[in-house]
Amino acid sequence: MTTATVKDLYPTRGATEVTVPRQDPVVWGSPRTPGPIAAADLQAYERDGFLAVDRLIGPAEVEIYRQELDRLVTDPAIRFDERSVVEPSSQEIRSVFEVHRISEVFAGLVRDERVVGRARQILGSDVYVHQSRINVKPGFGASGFYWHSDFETWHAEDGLPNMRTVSVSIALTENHDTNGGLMIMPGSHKTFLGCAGATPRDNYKKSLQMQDAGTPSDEALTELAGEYGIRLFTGEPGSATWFDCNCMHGSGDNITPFPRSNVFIVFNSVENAAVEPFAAPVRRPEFIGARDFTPVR
Ligand SMILES: O=C(O)CCC(=O)C(=O)O
Ligand SMILES: [Fe+2]
Repeated sequence: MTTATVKDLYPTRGATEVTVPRQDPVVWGSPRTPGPIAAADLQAYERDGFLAVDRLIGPAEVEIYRQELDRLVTDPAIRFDERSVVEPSSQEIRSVFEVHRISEVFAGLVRDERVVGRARQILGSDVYVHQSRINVKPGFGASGFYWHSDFETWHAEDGLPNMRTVSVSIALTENHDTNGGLMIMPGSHKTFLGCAGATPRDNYKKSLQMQDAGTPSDEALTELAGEYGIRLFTGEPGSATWFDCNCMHGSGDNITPFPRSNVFIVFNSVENAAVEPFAAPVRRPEFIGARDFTPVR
């Protein structure tokens, strides 16, 4: 089996919470690799673990993506698709996974050089999509995402061996400072926090609505926030936040009337393809953790 040959650099879901220094580079490409990210921005990304890009997508194009999101969340077939997650309280759609497979419009966004070109530049190789999703966050009570490192889950439950993965969150509605925008602890990506507690079978079904396994302790979060602070990302539709897979991040509830809808695309290096889960009894479904490693062209 593949797992036997892949060393577990980041132990997690054991008896106690543990911290391990990051064992991997943040920027895998050489500083001279050409690409859309300026050298100074790439350096800042290495240091902070994120890069905000205003107007990655212009207003007319954003409108196309926003309409596609509206179409998806109002399509009854999508609501009953296993790739949709609904809010437990309101039964409204919270997330739709694998939007780049469900929708030709979002497939085009993934292939867009402004998007995939930046991912290749950061990861220093060809990339494939490990996960894509829209997070809808409608107004009047959509719940937030508790603090987590995505890599902790992708390592434990999907079998990604190394930290060679980057996410982009593109705003499709305005992200105000009040409607549940993304928060990141800058610099937190340089430390891996292994969480306490074994992964239950089918953990993903619950964790997509509310996290449990893979949740950092209050003590660890207090320490990280004290050391790194917390940055909130705001921006008009079309603005993007690139963030490293090991950033400590989350977002609050949205009790405003203004929806905060974003599309998330997770690019993984083809040289870091998923093996067996490092700390879970079974693999998650492929619409959450891809097993098709075909590079985006
Ligand atoms: O949509 C958000 O505010 C955060 C989402 C997130 O962290 C995730 O989907 O992993
Ligand atoms: Fe996340």
